[in-house]
This record gives sequence, structure tokens and C-alpha cells, in this order.
Amino acid sequence: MSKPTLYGIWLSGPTYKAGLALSLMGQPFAYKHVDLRAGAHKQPEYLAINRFGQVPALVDGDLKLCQSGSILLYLADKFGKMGGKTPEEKARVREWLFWEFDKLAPNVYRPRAIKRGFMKADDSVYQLYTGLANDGLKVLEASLGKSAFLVGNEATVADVAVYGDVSYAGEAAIDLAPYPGVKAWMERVEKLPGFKKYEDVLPKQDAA
Ligand SMILES: N[C@@H](CCC(=O)N[C@@H](CS)C(=O)NCC(=O)O)C(=O)O
Repeated sequence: MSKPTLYGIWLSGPTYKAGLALSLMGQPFAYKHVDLRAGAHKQPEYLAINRFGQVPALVDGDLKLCQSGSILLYLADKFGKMGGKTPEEKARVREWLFWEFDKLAPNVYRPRAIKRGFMKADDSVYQLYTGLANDGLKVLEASLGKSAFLVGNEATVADVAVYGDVSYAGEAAIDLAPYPGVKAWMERVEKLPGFKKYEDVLPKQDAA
């Protein structure tokens, strides 16, 4: 069976989530660099893969998938890993995925984009996002007091998705010191077999 191909850019948090899930599941993948600066994500060839004109996308045989959360759930289902075991655990995984892209991801990614100079905004906008990120981090901190991972005591794709937000806090200049439970959980994720930082999981150019 041929390897799936991940489309993305190495600086993209959602692309990292898909790459990290593949790595943690021990699944090799081919990689296609999508040059966002050149507008490659809005060209007809790419829109035929991801109608939303965003990265990541995953092509697996005839299937063309997009939205990192959906890609994570697909991989969990396909490989029977990190998806939760019972119907309740699977539902809890989905709860975290919907929550993180509502309350956490944009509020970490946008201040990161401001700090890295990818997005122009004045300080009040930066403060608005980081305030909301801290609201999300407080929720995360409270939840992580109850179990080792987000859904029970085994890592799931919920951990991958949320890690793929929180791991950019430093670049967003969001201080994690008030969240010792979050920091301890990040260390647990970083010890999982197959774990890699984003710059190690995502190539900077096409890879077979
Ligand atoms: N909800 C999407 C968000 C993807 C996203 O925001 N991707 C960014 C790069 S990190 C992108 O493609 N931006 C270009 C655009 O939206 O036009 C997902 O999880 O896949």
C-alpha cells in the first residue's frame, strides 16, 4: 500500500498536527510543500485537493482530506490508534478537537503570527488574542489535573491537536509558567515514541 501524502508548510501548526499524528502512529508519509507566500494554496491544482484553500491536506489513495481535526480522526480510525477505545472516549476526543479549534488554536496561532511578523496588528489585538488564549489554558490546566492525558491515561489525537496549539505558546510570547499541569503534560507528550518537534517532523521541501 502506498504512503499517504501530507501537503503543508513547515511553519503551519495544523500541518504539524497531521505530521505529528503520523509520526506517533509510526506511519511514514510523503510530503508536498505548499508555498503559501506564492499563493500556491489558492491555485486550481491545490483547490482540487483542498476546496478551502488551506493547509494541511492529506491524500491517501483516492481520498483527498482536509481540516487537521478531520485528518487526525481519519488517521486514528484507519490505523486503529490514538482514537479512544470506547464510544465515550471517542466522543471525548471529538469534544477536545472542536474545543481546541474554537478556543485555543486561533488565540495561540494569531499572536504567534503577529510576533513572527506574518500578521500585522497593533498591540490591543495581540492582547485580545493572548487574553483569550489564557482563558483556554486555564480550562486545559483544570482538566489536566484529572488524568495523565486529555482522554484518560493514554495519549489520543486530542493530545496531538492540543499539543499542536500549546507548543507554539513560546513563539507567541505566551507564558506557560502559570500552568504547571500543562507543562507536565507537554513533557509526557514529548516522551511518546515517535514524538518530534515541528521542525523535525515537517520537511522544508517535497519529500518522497
Ligand atoms: N481549521 C484548519 C485551519 C488551517 C489553517 O488555518 N491553515 C493556514 C496555515 S497554518 C492556511 O492555510 N492559511 C491560508 C489561508 O487560510 O488562506 C485546519 O485545522 O486544517
